[in-house]
Amino acid sequence: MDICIHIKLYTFLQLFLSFTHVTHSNGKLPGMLYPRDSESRSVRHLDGMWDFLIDTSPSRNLSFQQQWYSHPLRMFGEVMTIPVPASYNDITIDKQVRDFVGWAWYERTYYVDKNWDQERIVLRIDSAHYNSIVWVNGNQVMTHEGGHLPFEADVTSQLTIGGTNRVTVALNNTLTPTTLPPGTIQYQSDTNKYPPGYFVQNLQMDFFNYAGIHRHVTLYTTPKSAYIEDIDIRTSFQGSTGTVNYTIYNAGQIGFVQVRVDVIDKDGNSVAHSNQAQDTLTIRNANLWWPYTMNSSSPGYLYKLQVSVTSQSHSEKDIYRQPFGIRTVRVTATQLFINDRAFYCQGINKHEDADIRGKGLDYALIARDFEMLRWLGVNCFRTSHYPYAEEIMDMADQTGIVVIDESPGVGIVNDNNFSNKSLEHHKAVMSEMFQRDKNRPAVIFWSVANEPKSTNPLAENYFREVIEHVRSLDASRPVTFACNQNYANDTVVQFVDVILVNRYMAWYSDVSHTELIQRQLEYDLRGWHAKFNKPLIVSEYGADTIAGFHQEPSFVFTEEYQVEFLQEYHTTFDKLRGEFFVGEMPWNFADFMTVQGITRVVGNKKGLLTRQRQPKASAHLIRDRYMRMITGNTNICRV
Ligand code: GCB
Repeated sequence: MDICIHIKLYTFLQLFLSFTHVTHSNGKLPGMLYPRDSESRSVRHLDGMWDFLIDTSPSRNLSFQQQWYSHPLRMFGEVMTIPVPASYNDITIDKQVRDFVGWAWYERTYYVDKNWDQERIVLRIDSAHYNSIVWVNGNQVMTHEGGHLPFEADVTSQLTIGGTNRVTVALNNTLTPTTLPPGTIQYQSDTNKYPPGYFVQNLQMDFFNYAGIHRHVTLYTTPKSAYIEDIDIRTSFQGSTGTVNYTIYNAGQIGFVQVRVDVIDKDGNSVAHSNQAQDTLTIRNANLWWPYTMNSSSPGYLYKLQVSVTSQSHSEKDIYRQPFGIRTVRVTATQLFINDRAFYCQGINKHEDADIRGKGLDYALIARDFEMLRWLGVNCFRTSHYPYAEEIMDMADQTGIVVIDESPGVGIVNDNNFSNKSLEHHKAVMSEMFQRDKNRPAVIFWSVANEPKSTNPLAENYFREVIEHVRSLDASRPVTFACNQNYANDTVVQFVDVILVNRYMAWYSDVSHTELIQRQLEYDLRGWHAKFNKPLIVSEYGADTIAGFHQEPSFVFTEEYQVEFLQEYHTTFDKLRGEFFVGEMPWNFADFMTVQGITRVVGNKKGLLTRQRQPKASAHLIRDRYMRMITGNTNICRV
C-alpha cells in the first residue's frame, strides 16, 4: 500500500516532466522577454484573489481522476480564497494547508477584451513552486518543472475573445531526489505509530519550502506573426567607446522585412542605430554601468535597446525596449574587476522571505529591502538559494547593486542527487536562468549551486558538465558555486573562476570560541588560495541571534555574540584583502523561516535584521564597516 502510493506520487510527477523545457529546432530555448507594454504590446496582470483547493486524497491523485480543470473548482470542494502572488502556506489558520505536500489547485476567471481579437496572446507565470500544469478553459496549455523561473505559452487559440475565460493551475510542491532543490518523501510503515499511507517531506535545505504562485500571472499581447521573440545583448568598451553586440530573434519562420534597432540613452536620445537583426554598435562617450560604490554620480546607468520589426506584408509591427548596461567583468588570480577597476564585494546574502506572504512578490517589501541594503552600505548580494523575482533584479540593475545570480541547486548532497536526470534538469534550469537574466548588468557571476557535497566522487563530473554548460551559454561572466567543504578534498572548485566559501567557525564548530576564528579562518582561506590560485569571497558567515537577547560577556544567541563573532571574521578579512580576498557576505540579511525542528526557534535567526526588517546590533556594525569602505575612512585598501 505504502509503496504503491509512493510510486504513484513519483510516477505522476514524471508523467508530465518529460515534456517540459521546450527547445526550438535550432536548439535555442524560447525567449523569455519580460512582459512590457509598448505601441504594439499590452500587458494585463491576473493577480488578485484566486479560488484554491488542495487535493488531500491519500494518493494525491483524486483531482486528476475527477479532472478538476474541466469545471470550476468550487464544484469539487469548498474552495478557499488565496492571493496571487503569495505562498499559500502562512495565509490560512489551517495547519493542513501550511504543511501540505501535493497538488494545490488555483483558479480564476477573467475577461479578455474584444479589442484583442487581432493579437497573439501569451499567458506567462513568473514563478510557481514547484511543478505546474496550466489549463485555459479546461485545455492544457503548458507544464513547467522548477519553482523559480518564468514559463509561458501562446494561448490565443484557447481564449474566448470578448468573453469570460478560466485559468486553472495545478501546483505540486513535492521535492524529489531530482528536483532543485532536491528532497525526499518518506513513508512511515509502522501502523502502530502512523496511520496507513503516512508520509512526510524531508528537505535538504535550510528554508521553509514555501509553495504557491509566487509572482505575477500575466496575459500579454504581441502582433500575430511578426513579433520579437528574444534579444541577446553583449557589451564591452574600449576607452570611452562602448560596444553593443546584439541579436534579435524572431518568431519561428516569419522573416522580418524591416528591422530598426536604436540604443536609447537615459535622456531618451538615440545614440546608435542599425537596420540589422544582428549587429555590433559603437557608442562614443558611453556611460558605463557601475556599482554605486564605484560611481556615486551615475550608478546603474541603463540604456534601452529599442527594437522595432515590421512584417513582410507591412501589416504588423512589433516594438520592444530592452534595458541593458555597458559593463565588463573579469577575474585574475587575486582580483575581481568591473569595468577594469578592482571591485570589492561589500556583500550580503538574502532570501525572498517575509511574514505571511512567504516568498510572494511584494513591491513594498522590495522597496524596503533595497532601502535597507543601501542603509547597510551593501554593494553586492547573492540570490541565495534560487533566482529571485525579476522586479528585484530590476532594482539591482537600476540602483547599481551587483548580484551573484544563484540557481536553486541547494542541497545536492546524496548520491541520487547526482543522477543523469538531475544533471539534465540542472542544465535546463541554468539555461532558463541565463535566458531570463542574460541582459542584466547587475549579474556579475552565475552561481550553479550552494553547498553541494563537492567531495563526493560523483560531484566532479556532474559539476564539470553543469559549469561547462553555463560557459557555453555565456563566456562573459565568471561561474562559481558556494562551497562548504575542505580545500584538501573538494573536487569542484577546480572548475570555477572565483572561490566562494561558506564558513561557520565558532558556530557549527567550536561554538562560543570566537577566539579561534582568526586562526582557523586565515589558515583555511590561505589554503584555498594556495591550492587553486583564484580570488576568494567568504559567501556566508553568521551566528543565530534572537533580537533583544543581551548578555555581557557575550553568550551564544545574544546580540553581543553576533557582533563579536562578525568582528573576528572582519579582522581576518582585512588582513587578506590586499592579497586575494575580494568579498564578504554575512549570513543573512534578515531572519527567515525554516522547517520546524529543534535547532531552529521559529526559523533561522542569523539575520542582521529581524524578519520585519528592523536592525539588530550587528546591522549597525556592518553598516559602520561598509560605510567606512565607501568613504575611504578605513585602514584597509580602497576599491
Ligand atoms: C549554510 C547554508 C544556509 C543556511 C546556513 C545556516 O551553510 O548555506 O542555507 O541557512 O548555513 O544558518 O545554517
